[in-house]
Amino acid sequence: MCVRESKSFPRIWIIFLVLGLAQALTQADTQGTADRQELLFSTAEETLFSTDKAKFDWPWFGNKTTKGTPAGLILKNDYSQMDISSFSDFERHPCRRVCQQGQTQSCYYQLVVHNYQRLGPECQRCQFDERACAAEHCIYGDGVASPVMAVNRKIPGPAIELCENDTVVVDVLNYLGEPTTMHWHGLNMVDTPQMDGAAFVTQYPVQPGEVQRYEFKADRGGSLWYHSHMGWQRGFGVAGHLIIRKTRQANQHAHLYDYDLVEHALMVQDIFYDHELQTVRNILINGKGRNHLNQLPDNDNRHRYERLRVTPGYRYRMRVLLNGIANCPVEFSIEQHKLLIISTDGNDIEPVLADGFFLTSAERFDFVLNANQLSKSYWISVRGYEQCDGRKLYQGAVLSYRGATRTELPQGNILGSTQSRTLDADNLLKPTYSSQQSRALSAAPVLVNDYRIMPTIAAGPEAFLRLATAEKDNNVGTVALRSLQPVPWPRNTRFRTYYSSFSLRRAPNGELLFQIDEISYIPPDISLLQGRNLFEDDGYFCNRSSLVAQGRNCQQDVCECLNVIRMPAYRPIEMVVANYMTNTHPYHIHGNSFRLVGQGVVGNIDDLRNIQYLDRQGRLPRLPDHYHAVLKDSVQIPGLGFIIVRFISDNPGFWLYHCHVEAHAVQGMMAVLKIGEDYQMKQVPARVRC
Ligand SMILES: [Cu+2]
Repeated sequence: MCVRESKSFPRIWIIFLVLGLAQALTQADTQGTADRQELLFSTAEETLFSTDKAKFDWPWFGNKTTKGTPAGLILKNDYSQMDISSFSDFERHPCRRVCQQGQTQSCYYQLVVHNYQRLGPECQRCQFDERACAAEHCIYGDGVASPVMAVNRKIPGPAIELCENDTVVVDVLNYLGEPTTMHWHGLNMVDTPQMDGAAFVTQYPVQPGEVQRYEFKADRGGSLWYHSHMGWQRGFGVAGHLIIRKTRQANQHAHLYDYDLVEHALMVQDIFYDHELQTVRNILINGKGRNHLNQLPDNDNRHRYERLRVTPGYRYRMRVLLNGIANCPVEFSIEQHKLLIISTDGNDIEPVLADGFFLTSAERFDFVLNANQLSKSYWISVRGYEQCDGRKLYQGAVLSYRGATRTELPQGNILGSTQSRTLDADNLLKPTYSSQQSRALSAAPVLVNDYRIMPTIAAGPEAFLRLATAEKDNNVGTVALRSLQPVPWPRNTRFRTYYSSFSLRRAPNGELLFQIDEISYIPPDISLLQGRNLFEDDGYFCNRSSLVAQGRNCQQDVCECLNVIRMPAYRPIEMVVANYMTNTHPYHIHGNSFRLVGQGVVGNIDDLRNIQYLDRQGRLPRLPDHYHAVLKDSVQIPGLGFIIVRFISDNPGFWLYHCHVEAHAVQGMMAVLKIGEDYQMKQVPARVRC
């Protein structure tokens, strides 16, 4: 498929060619490949393997997701000279509109992915004048200079705003010195599986100096996002909001708010300095935030915070997503405000009035904020846990009421009131609840999706279901959220159950192996969807069953291969996924949203046979069918715990299944679901690139 002409395309294409050619001529690749390095991320892992601190070379072509790609060009870094007239933040894009029935559009975008600088030369005025930051394309970050990767000179990349059923055409121009792809997280790509953006699964990577056109239908509403699916790129900034709105008639929550503004969409992200990928240094909100290295108080006006403006008396829909790279779940709240939570992962839920919510990587929550407090500024606070807890990382943004001074910062500390309540919650130990702890819980504020407090099977199935459902006034676990839509299968449907595991182990050579089903993923050389007729599955794939059949014992051997789990198409599928580690992992599958019907803590697990045994004994309870189990695309698997998800496999294809902590995914915590047979999959162009 080749690039279709569009009005604005030829000009940028010429610039692009000239730039690429000049760079190719003048700068040869100077970066070698790095051997696979070890990553030491969660506190648990640090305890286990505290002696090996590795520093990454960059670009890091030794990692698994870029296997088979050529060494990168080093592209020009001086983007202050770049012609940005074709770049856009899409503020005046014709597809940004009030959605009306029967008025779908075709929407064209250009996303230029390029190297950039945090606190680069564009930031001179921003350091003295908050209002200059956006206008000058300054990526201020936390005021610490560092190389980053941006989209159209922005981090987060420009938000794409559409209406449901619009046709989307996006040209991704790769100005990086390494291959890239773009994933449209939350869209299942039913008609266009080749547009999913999974390297060597649904497409070949877009090489430096290439452009790829992504074309698909925005066939669902919600808070979605786009992000690079290569290596660490989204950690360096290649990510943005993809907001698909519904018509008022189709939006069941329309009556709950007055405004739904893109400036109220927040991307929370953990960041590194330079290329030291083993240490999380800060959390930013929309690319900004306080610097933890200096000793300035939170409300010193030399910090740069994201500022959300509201007018008293109105209700605002706000959207938050966590573009998490490390194992750094966050707690989100707003000083002196309740949050009416109405959607998760772009799927509407029965509203829950809460004091705050937790996010693990890739999760999203939408909430309504009622601007009913005094006209001043309030802290929006984010507190990091797990790997972000060691450095006590937190961040703020400012909720600024009309009437407050334009640059006023709130009084007090960012964490302020949240500190006392999170300390309370810290005392709630997994995996069992004493009656005393239950009382503490009942006095606690309402927190949604708190990964630390999970139903535990030690308390029995009845207690599990009680915690999952009835006792949701204080601690609303993910599994307790209720979709607005009933589950799409009849009562008493028989599901085909797949057991799977997330684990970490050390190979005899000292290498750390992040694994799914005790297999570290090795990506293929042939893109699976495009090249499916070129190989015999049995010779090319591995999986838990095939390795057992070969007499391999992956608890002893090192199993590294192309892990493809086969599932029949058009069947009710259930996955029970166990986490052998003490830290959480965000589970994500492409091509399918799922209902979360079970989630809890088991205690020590290191063998799927134990999970299967517990399940046979009825100790892994599922929500009943009459419960409208929440629909999600990313969900946390608790430490030493499990999730149970269900979906109808009505989207045949090759779909990635992986942990959404980038550090884990690039180290092998990935697999592929092959849903259906080759003949059931959509015909796609043999090679989708120009
Ligand atoms: Cu993980």
